[in-house]
Amino acid sequence: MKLSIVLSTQPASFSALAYKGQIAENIAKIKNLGYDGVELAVRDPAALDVSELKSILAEHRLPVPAIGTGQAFGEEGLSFTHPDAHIRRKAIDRIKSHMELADGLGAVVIIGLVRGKTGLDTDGDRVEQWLAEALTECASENKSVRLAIEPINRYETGLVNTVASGLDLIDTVGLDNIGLLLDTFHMNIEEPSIIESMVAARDRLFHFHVADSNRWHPGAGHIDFAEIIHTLNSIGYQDFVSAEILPLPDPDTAAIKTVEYMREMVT
Ligand code: LER
Ligand code: MN
Repeated sequence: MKLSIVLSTQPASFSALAYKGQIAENIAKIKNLGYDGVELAVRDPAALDVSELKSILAEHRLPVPAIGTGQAFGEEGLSFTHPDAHIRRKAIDRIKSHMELADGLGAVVIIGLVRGKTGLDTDGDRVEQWLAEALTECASENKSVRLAIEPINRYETGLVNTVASGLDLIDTVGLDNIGLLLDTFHMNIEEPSIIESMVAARDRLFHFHVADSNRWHPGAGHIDFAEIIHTLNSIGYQDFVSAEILPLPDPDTAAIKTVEYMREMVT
């Protein structure tokens, strides 16, 4: 199993991040803790020194399986379904810039909260149309970059809470470079059966997040990770499993416990 952990390239208000900022130090630390890769949460690629980032990654031989984009919504309010067309346009352009960064790193681009939340527009059909159109435009821009829609629990958004609704959206868009990111924390809240939903997503599973039921590191709650790892193996998932966890009791302990627990599961 290839294990990664999320590093936010900038300070961010999103809480389920073990590491934020201090890119060089944190990448070195993540490598030393035994991770095989680092997932990057990036608000705006324009604010990054990409060549410096690439040289730090190369120095530590750490691949980037995925780029998170949720801070474009969380910090700036950009979303694919905002009632203001100008903001929708900025969100689409921002994701295209994430795709450019991802192309150079061989990473998947995560479509999380940048899809927006319901409630801003009363016309649900219009929201769904905006979402499908934005995804179509982004995915058509560069077919070699994969976009992973993440079903997210109902307390964060009303749009695409379940694997079934994510698969429906993928069908609507109908492009091969759109798939799913499954996150054990969200699945534990929304899926009737985590295992059956993973199996249903098997042909479209582009990325995978782990956190326990309380969003602490795996092993700190009641999710059955042995069963989850067994299912990932049985559906032939060979990409990264990435820790998106609260920095509790502190960032290093959370990261160390994740490695220990997840490695133990596969031995
Ligand atoms: C992002 O990967 C995620 O899981 C969401 O909870 C972000 O709000
Ligand atoms: Mn997630």
